[in-house]
Amino acid sequence: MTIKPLIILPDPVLRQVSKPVERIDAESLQLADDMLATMYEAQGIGLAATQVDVHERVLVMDVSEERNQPLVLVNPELVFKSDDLIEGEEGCLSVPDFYDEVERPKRVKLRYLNYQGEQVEEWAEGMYAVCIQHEMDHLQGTLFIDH
Ligand code: GNR
Ligand code: NI
Repeated sequence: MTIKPLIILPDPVLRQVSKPVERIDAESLQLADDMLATMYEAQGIGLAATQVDVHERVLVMDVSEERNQPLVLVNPELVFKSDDLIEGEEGCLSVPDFYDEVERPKRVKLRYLNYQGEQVEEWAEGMYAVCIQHEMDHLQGTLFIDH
């Protein structure tokens, strides 16, 4: 596992739109492992491939208190967003020392491929829902400060 340098604002690389992963191979798994190591090192709860200058639809997250529940999400899609919104304070590893309130759908349903390449469909709420939306924005070149 390799800790990768994080891309920081105002690097225009953060504005690139990522492409879907065509198949999960050894290289994708290596990327996911490196992203997890980078996320844990930086003490983040999530990381998008964009933030390590890879423009493929790969996210990693761990929203657990104990930091022992790594998640890998490949080609994530939001298939439902609730009408009710929730406001929470966000930060971003690519926007150091800046925090602000962002309003987002409170509950979302997502579909993605996991580390094993299986399709998963699940509901998210709370910090998990906030984080997935924040990370999926990165894949479109959007930052929380844009909201
Ligand atoms: O570590 C992170 N914390 C966080 C807090 C509130 C809302 C979103 C986040 S994601 C952020 C890590 C990061 O920048 N991921 O892209
Ligand atoms: Ni971020």
